[in-house]
Amino acid sequence: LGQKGATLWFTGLSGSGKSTVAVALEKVLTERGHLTYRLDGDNVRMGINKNLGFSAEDRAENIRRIGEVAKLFVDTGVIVLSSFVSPYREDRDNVRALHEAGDMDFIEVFVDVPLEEAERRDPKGLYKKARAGEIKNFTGIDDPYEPPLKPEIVLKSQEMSLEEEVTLLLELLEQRGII
Ligand code: GGZ
Repeated sequence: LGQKGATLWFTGLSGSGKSTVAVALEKVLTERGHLTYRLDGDNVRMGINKNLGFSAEDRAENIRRIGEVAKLFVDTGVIVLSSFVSPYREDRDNVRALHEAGDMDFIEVFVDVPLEEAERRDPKGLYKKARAGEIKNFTGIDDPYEPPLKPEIVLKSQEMSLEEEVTLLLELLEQRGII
């Protein structure tokens, strides 16, 4: 395959733009001939994790399984783009430790927007429902988001264009010798 694989772990609030960046990066990597795989709620929470909800325990298990799946992909040389809210620091750190124990690259990408901005975007109307009490334990409203302390990269998606974000990520992958 000629590439060593890595996990890019996008974390941030619902509506922060994690998936948008992951999709845009995937497109460029694919055009350049790199094998990638995108993990997100649409393929994971509907499939392997469809028995999990949003309690702290279920989120931890969600992230644990995703981390294990990501590791399997990296093992075969794939660049994994994983986008989940992953609000708890401990859960993300466990995935990092899992990768590092296997000498695999784990790149934590903090997609950082203020809650007010995510709530203003509210693409699926979920914040509105959470404010109305129709959804419980919604991250940022009545469940915490613990920002990364040492992410490899921070993308302030409110202040940067999508193109700039993709460029920064490509530079980081080049520096790391992943592409
Ligand atoms: C946060 C929730 C919740 C609650 C449903 N809290 O914008 P979205 O819709 O597509 O992203 C959110 C997604 C979060 O799933 P994850 O698997 O990424 O979460 S975690 O990493 O915490 O396990 C949102 C929707 O599912 N959603 N209920 N209570 N987001």
